Formats: sequence, C-alpha cells, structure tokens
Amino acid sequence: MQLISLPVSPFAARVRIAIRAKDLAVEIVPPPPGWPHDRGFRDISPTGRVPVLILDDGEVVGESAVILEFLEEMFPERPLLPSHPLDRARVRTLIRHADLYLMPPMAGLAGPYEDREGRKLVGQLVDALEVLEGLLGDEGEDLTLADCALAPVLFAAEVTGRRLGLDLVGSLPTVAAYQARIGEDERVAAVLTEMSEGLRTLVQAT
Ligand SMILES: N[C@@H](CCC(=O)N[C@@H](CS)C(=O)NCC(=O)O)C(=O)O
Repeated sequence: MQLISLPVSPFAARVRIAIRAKDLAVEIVPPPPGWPHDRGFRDISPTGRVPVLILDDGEVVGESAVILEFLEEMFPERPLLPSHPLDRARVRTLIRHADLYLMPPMAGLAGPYEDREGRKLVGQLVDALEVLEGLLGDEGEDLTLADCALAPVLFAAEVTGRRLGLDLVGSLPTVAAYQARIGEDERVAAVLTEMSEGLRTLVQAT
C-alpha cells in the first residue's frame, strides 16, 4: 500500500499514526509536482486533497476519517476502536468534532484573511477548543482513532496560537493534560516530530 501524504497535514498525520500503531507496511509518498491541480492526481483524488491511500491492487481510499475506519476494518488485530458501541461513538464524536469544528477555522487562519474575518475564525476556534475541553476526560489508556486524529489537530492549534500570539491550548487544563499524555505515546511522538520537521522546512522555503 501507499499513502500520499504531506508531513505537515494534520489529516495525513492522523493516518500515519494509525499506520504506525497497526505496524502496517505502507510506503509514504508525497503528492506529485503540480499538486493539488495536477490532472493525474485529480484522477486519483477527485477533490485534489491529501491523504489518499492506494491499495496494492490500485484501488483508492480517500478522506482521512474514512481511511482510518478502512484500516481498522481491514487490520483489526491491533484495534484502535474500543469494543463497546458507546465508547466507539465517543471516539467518532471526537473525530467529527475535529473535522467539523476545529479544523475549518484553523484552515481559514492559515490563509489570508481580513481583520473581521480573522476575529470570527479565532472565536470559532476558541469555542471549538472549549467544547473539546468538555468532551474529553474519560479516555482509556489504549490509543484510539480519536487520539490519532486529535494529536495532530492540537499540534496545529498550538502552532496557530503561537503565530497569533495566543495560548489556545494551555488555558484548557483537560485538553492540555490530554495533549501531554498522548504526546508521550511513541507512535504519536514520531509523527508529531515529522510535522515539526515539515513545518520547519516549509518556513525555511518561504
Ligand atoms: N476532508 C479531508 C481534508 C484533507 C485536506 O484538506 N487536506 C489538505 C492538506 S492539509 C489538502 O489536500 N489541501 C489541498 C487543497 O485544499 O487543494 C480529509 O479528511 O482527508
């Protein structure tokens, strides 16, 4: 299998954590030159987005949350979903929260924006982090798909906050404690290091 991935992408990073956790033989490759508009890449990923998982028979699975579920179903030996349906629902709620409420304002703040729009995006991000503070707290010891998704998102929130001169995570004790705990997992730590190194390379190139 191959994963088309970018080091800094929080969506790709979540899949790389799951790949490490499941100890899968997946080649990590960058998108082709010309990404995201390259026509050949659009044949593989109609939205032009990464990550994309390419199976050995050429079949393609896109959308990071779908890739996580696909890997879980294909390779259940090292589970990243708890056994009880309610616990599974909790995990999926956290991933939905990351995708619907945390990532969109951060994506907006990564690009150019007017002052008023910037204030609105920061407000949305702060609200979403406060909701996360209430959602977290009952996690077990075992790594889950939610941890795979949230660790890169919280890394991105820290980077976003630093750029804006705001301590977005440090003021939320449950989120901060959770971030510190999952950061100690060696599979998570390895991918967060890849994100840091990718970010450094990007900053040097601009
Ligand atoms: N919903 C997608 C989002 C993926 C995404 O937005 N990836 C970004 C990189 S972090 C991308 O490919 N952007 C290219 C573009 O916006 O054209 C997923 O979960 O996989």
